[in-house]
Amino acid sequence: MRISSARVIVTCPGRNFVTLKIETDEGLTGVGDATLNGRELAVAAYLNEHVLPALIGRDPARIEDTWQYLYRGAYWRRGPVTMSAIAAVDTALWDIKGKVAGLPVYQLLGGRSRDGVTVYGHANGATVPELLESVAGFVARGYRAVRIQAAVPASEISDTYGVSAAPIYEPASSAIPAEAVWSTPAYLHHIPSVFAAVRAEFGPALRLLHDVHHRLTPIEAARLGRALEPYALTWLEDPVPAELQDGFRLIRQHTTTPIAVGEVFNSIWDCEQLIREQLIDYVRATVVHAGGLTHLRRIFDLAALHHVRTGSHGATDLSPVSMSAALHLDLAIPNFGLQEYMAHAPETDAVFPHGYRYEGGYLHPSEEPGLGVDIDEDEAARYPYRAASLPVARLEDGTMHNW
Ligand code: EZ4
Ligand code: CO
Repeated sequence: MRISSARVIVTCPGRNFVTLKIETDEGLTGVGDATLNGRELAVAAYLNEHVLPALIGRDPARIEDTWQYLYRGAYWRRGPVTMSAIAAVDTALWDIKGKVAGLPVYQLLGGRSRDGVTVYGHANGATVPELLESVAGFVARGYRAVRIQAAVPASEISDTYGVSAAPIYEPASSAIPAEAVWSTPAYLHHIPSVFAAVRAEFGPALRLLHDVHHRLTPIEAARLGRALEPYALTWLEDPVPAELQDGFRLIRQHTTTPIAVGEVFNSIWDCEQLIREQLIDYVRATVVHAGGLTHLRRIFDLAALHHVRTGSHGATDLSPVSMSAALHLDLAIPNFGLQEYMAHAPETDAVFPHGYRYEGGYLHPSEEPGLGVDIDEDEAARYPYRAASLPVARLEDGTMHNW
């Protein structure tokens, strides 16, 4: 069997997605997600200009060899653009391999290690009562784990990360980034009282998470982790930017609040020290941004050796193709932790017909051969690309900060 064609489909059903579709001379097809939020066309061009011409005529069964060919062959290794492009090819080839075998991809990865994939949802509120109502909605729908984000009621903060009035949270909006104002002292003062209110209302069993979105320094994160210890978080996410992996050692010295990080990681080298030194508890790398199932499996296997569990990123800027692929891996690996899950907009679901389903706090991957997801190209064509950037954040004095 040979790869006979491959094309990149850019579509905006509520938000932008970049999808690779590979076809073989025997009529099988595979899909891979290549969406890099706010930088979509860079990955589309990388695939179109530099990857697809070399794919035609290759044997689709040679997944590892193709991965190595694209990674080593670029000479310029790693980086989110390169690794998202490699991920799209890798994911599509796993989809094809599943169809050739007549098996869902999780069977090719070793079969089930559990009955379902435990997911967490995003609760948020402009006020604590609104937040409690949002959490109650998730509990009523069977969720066992909920991420808690609440607006900070302080004049120093114009826009708190993760809080939105719209039914579907969508941070990428205007073509030129929107600007938010941020104050760490106001945030640190407010958040422990939010968790106190949630625990008081929902008791000890509900698993609670919180995303700092890279806005603290290690010592500030250590203080927050310590302040949140009475509320027994499942994880505190992205407490600090992770370029300096040593920074996490300082957090670790001061708090037993578990730490999750990795949604912006694209390679095992971004987390090698974090995992080897047991500086984190959950690694959040994803299929689409970390080189596909082939490379993500490698990261998760390294994590398993060091008591680190998985918590893959699953926000709405990862398409249903990514979510499908993630669920197959989540089901198969021994050290699965939690899977993030935000429901997509109805128009996104219509563009990406998929067989995974939510039931009582779990997601279940499709039992169809392959990944169990496709792209409806006629439907996709109805939604042309719209430039949309993620916001930026500044401190009160105008200094650029981390959004
Ligand atoms: O801001 O996916 O945990 N989830 C997150 C996300 C990220 C977006 C960035 O594209 O932090 O909401
Ligand atoms: Co996050």
